[in-house]
Amino acid sequence: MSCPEGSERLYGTVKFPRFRFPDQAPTWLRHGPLRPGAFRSALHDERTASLIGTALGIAFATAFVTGMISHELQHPASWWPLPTRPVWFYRFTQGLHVASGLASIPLLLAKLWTVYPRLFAWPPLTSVLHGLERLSIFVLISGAIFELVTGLLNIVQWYPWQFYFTNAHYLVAWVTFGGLLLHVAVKAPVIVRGLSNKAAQAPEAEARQAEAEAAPGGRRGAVSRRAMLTVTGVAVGVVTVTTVGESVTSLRSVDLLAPRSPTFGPQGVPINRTAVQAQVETTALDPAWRLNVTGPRPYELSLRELSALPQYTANLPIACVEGWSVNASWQGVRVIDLLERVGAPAGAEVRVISLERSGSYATMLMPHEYAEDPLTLLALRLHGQPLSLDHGYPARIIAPARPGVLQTKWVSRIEVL
Ligand SMILES: Nc1nc2c(c(=O)[nH]1)N[C@H]1C(S)=C(S)[C@@H](COP(=O)(O)O)O[C@H]1N2
Ligand SMILES: [Mo]
Repeated sequence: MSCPEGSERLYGTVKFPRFRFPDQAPTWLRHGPLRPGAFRSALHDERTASLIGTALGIAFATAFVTGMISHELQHPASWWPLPTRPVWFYRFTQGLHVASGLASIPLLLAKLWTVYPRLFAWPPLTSVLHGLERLSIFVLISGAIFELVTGLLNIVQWYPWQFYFTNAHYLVAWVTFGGLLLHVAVKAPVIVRGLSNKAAQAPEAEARQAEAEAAPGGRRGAVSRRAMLTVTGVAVGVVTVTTVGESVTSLRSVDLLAPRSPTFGPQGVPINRTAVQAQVETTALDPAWRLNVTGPRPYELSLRELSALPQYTANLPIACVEGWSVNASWQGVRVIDLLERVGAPAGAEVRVISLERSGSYATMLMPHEYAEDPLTLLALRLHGQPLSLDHGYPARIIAPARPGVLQTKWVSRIEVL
């Protein structure tokens, strides 16, 4: 079959029109980044782009998968199994989510530096297909920047925007990941070439480097690819080591750049929202506080009555979506015991209601996997002491492998659904 001039064939029958541009940019445009041969350093070649791109792709894929896990655990679809073991499951996936996102920041900067000369490539458009490819890269880059900026600002709890972070971060993740898959598919041959041929490219790169240095205005001793990769690697290492201590507790002494220290807070556990911020300090300290449990045989219990029920200890982490986490020892009443007492049917789902009047964490749905787990407690004590007011006094939920946002504090009511 012949391919008519002026079109490009793809998928058998679809024809994409080609655009005609002169072979060279007009003279008035051939300046600065648009002059031919403006970018000759090895820092912009296929091998550098492929190496950094691969690292970035792995970091992004990790952030995507762990982000989807986080979303699923926070907004469970009924058909998806909810893991309650290992108890540190969410602590691990969310720590990894934030760490891979942070590591992506220096990697993305390095990658953009490597490929930005392509913005000035001539001709700007060769075909509709080429236009679509450039558009997909635009979507990918914008999405990646959006995800990293919103994620970073979220872990420092700064919200200079109107939209709801969780939804926006989730939706843009899909778009960005779609763009990434498309990009990898389109660039597969370039990536394979860039990652293999090390030996074949080395002399060529050296020759180009020598040529670049010899060219008029060329600089001697320009940065080598190895130096750039080393600097990028060191930047990733520094970002990781100075932040990962907020979840890897043994590294907490070096978490200089992390928003949280995992052991800084009352009873050695951080606080996200205090009782004052949640406007519960009066109701939580009121001696008339009762836990209300509704179901077939509703009842209420004072704090003293709750403390007289069989008490259990659970060593479970608080793992915040923002990436900090810490293990703690909680004591209190098993939720399953409270449910049996109210006559709840097996496999019941429950709603937990806080003294907090408004906001997303005032009520929480607890699927049966957690409600029936012997480690899920209505905790009254933390590390052997009564819960501090900020940790949810008089009673708070702690369940295995659940996001921190669902570990409801200042509980007032448990409803069997
Ligand atoms: N009622 C209520 N419970 C809440 C919150 C809240 O704002 N209100 N914050 C949640 C979040 S985001 C986290 S990470 C954990 C933190 O628990 P801690 O303050 O005891 O460490 O509590 C959760 N429980
Ligand atoms: Mo949180």
